[in-house]
Amino acid sequence: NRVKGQQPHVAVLAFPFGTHAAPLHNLACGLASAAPHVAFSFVNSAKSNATLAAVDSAPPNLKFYDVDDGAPADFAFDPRSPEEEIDNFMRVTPGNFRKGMEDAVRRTGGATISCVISDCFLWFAGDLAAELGAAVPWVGLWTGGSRSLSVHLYTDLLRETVSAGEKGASDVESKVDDELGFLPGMAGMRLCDLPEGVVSGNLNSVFARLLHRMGLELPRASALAINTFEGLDPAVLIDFHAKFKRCLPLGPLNLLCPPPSRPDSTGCLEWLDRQAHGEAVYIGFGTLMTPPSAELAELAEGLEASGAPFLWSLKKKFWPLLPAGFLARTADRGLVATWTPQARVLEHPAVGVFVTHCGWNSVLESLVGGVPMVCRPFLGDQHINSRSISHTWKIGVAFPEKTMTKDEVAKALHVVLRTAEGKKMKERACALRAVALQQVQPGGSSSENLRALVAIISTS
Ligand code: U2F
Repeated sequence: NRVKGQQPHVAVLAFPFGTHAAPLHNLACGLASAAPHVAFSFVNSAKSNATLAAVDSAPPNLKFYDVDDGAPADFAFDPRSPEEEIDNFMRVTPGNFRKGMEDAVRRTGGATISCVISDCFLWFAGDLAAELGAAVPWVGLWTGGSRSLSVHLYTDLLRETVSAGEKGASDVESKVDDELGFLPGMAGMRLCDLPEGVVSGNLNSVFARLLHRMGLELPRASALAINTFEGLDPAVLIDFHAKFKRCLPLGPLNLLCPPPSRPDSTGCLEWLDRQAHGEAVYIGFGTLMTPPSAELAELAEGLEASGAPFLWSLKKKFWPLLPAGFLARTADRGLVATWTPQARVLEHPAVGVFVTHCGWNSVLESLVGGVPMVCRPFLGDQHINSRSISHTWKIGVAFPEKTMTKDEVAKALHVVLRTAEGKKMKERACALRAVALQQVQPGGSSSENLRALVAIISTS
């Protein structure tokens, strides 16, 4: 496709919701620094581009392009139905990305696109690459863990197995504890750990269809990049190495391609400096989730009952849902902040446990900090991540009824912070941390895989 001597030009296509664009952006910055002779065009919605911390300090060969997000002029985001925003966006794909790439070619002096890197959710990116030329590779980045991707690669098999000899998806309820050991590396995972829309729930929702299609298209990709590391889920990665043309674990991306350090605007790190080592609880549920109000109150009461110091990332609009007098009563040992520099918080020696929704970025940040977790998953991949944490890696606990109650919160914190089992969880988390650190060192597998990706984009 590329005229001999012309500058290689990589289009990087983002899925602009949740914490999807951030790891792709980290990767793009890392690649652009490693390959200064290549032009990179980051194609994303304007809203998402605006939130990427390092846009201003990105390498000079990485440029940003805004695409139509499909929102009607009078659209108002409703947190109760976040999928509306995604539906609007998906309706205008892939045309908006095609247009964004044309814009990028024009503004890069006519350098044709020689490689497409996309979030795996954008399953049509393989077709976009093929339209640009038979030799244009498509590289997909899976921003979650390997088990959660496996689920989508094997959706048809899961559906067949679940419904074999049964009446259909309605039977899933009676089999929630059935294990998925017939899939590589999935022993110990249960049907109830699967995301909604795979074998239960609405199999025809926009999201369920998107993920199913992605699972079918992805093996066509020239390479799968994934934000995990060798040694974390070995059997799943062995399967991926067989299934994909190239499988390139690049995690933890936060370490391999570190974003600029986030400022401590709410004073969390200073507060942690004043706490004893390994005793503080950190609570955070990512960018999309907040527990329902009754559960927030239970969590607060559980924290109070535990007696442990705590740092809680909670948007200000939810503070009024906390129990009356909670903030005043706990002021001497608790800090509730509207935002924290979470990755740095989890590396702080004072933090002994993380109460988390198990979003993949949070899980990796906790691993990097060597911090055991208390899991309260809500949706999507979070259930399978939670099961990996509590059952496979044994570096945390999950609530028996999934939701949080005062007593279960206090009990879970006690187990992790004050028992021999909690000490073992900490040791296992630190062992995984050591593996992660080793993989991103020069010569480590994540580091070598980044070099391999640089070679793919430089020579295409
Ligand atoms: C979606 O994840 P979320 O955005 O809900 O959650 P995470 O993957 O855990 O990412 C949250 C990020 O926001 C940061 C935090 C993580 O990098 O460090 N952050 C922060 O710096 N300070 C704060 O006060 C609060 C958050 C989805 F919901 C998950 O199920 C997926 O696993 C995930 C990745 O695909 O995307």
